Amino acid sequence: MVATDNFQKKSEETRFNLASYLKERQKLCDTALDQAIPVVYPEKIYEAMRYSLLAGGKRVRPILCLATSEMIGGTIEMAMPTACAVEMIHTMSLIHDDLPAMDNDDYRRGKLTNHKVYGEDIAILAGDGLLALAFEFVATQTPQNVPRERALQVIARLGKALGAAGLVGGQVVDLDSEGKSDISLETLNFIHNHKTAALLEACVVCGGVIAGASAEDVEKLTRYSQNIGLAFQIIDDILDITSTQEQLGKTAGKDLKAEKVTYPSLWGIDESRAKAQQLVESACVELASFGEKALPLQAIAHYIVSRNH
Ligand code: GRG
Repeated sequence: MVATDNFQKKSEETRFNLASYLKERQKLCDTALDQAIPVVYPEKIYEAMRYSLLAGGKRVRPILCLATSEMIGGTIEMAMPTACAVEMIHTMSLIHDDLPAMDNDDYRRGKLTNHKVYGEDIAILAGDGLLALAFEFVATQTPQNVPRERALQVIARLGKALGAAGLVGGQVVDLDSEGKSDISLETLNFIHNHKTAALLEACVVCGGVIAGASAEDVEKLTRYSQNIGLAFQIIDDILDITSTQEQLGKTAGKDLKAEKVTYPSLWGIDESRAKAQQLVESACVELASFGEKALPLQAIAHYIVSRNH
């Protein structure tokens, strides 16, 4: 934790207050997401989409997207449609992940899961509706002063991060691994690089692309986000063991109960935490050339390992 403490000191010196930064950005994202989906006929589907989207997640993904746009010299306004899109995609993946055919969970974000409230049929369609809207949103809502080529690149990158080469592929290998105790570290890394890190990478890189990041910047952003992506999952695995259902807003202790191979089951909790910390340090080094402009992204990386939910 020494490196995190040092970072805290640096933030205090530069008067960067992560807690108020996150609170302000969460509010901006919540407002934009609320406005993105008006309820019209057939009301049921819009209500189901809004139910999960506005259920109060941490908004880490859209905040990463906005922070990257600003670090590269863009604005919040330019990146907000992409930020909303990544949260729509993330939420749809949670709705589908919670379905009885997948993880079969009753609680998410402190509330009953979508299918528990609306039924499986509507929950599947709510996920589909969010997924489709995400792409439409980037294409139609990205401000006209952003070159169309950038929006097109975002759409292509998001599609790749979600499909069989990303989230979907990771989920398939995760489902295949269920009930197996001999999962290798290589397979575990494959699952989480695809299921979790690919979308986090897309959030960061797409925020940069919208702001006109150079090829060299995109490489740095890619390495930063791959590192925080894996760190995010390691901490997620640890929290499943150490946190309560109230803290997590979802069922705790599921991995242990299912005897699932996780980072803490392979390395133990302390070593897992140390590896996550190392990944965050490596991530922050990638942004050194951006100087103080990188503070928000570096602070978010540290938050990822110090969070308790
Ligand atoms: C994307 C087309 C498409 C299909 C989805 C179901 C599925 C395929 C993939 C599963 C992806 C998944 C649920 C990964 C887990 C990622 C993760 C660590 C989620 C927790 O994120 P937090 O802690 O949650 O940011 P909040 O609620 O705060 O947003």
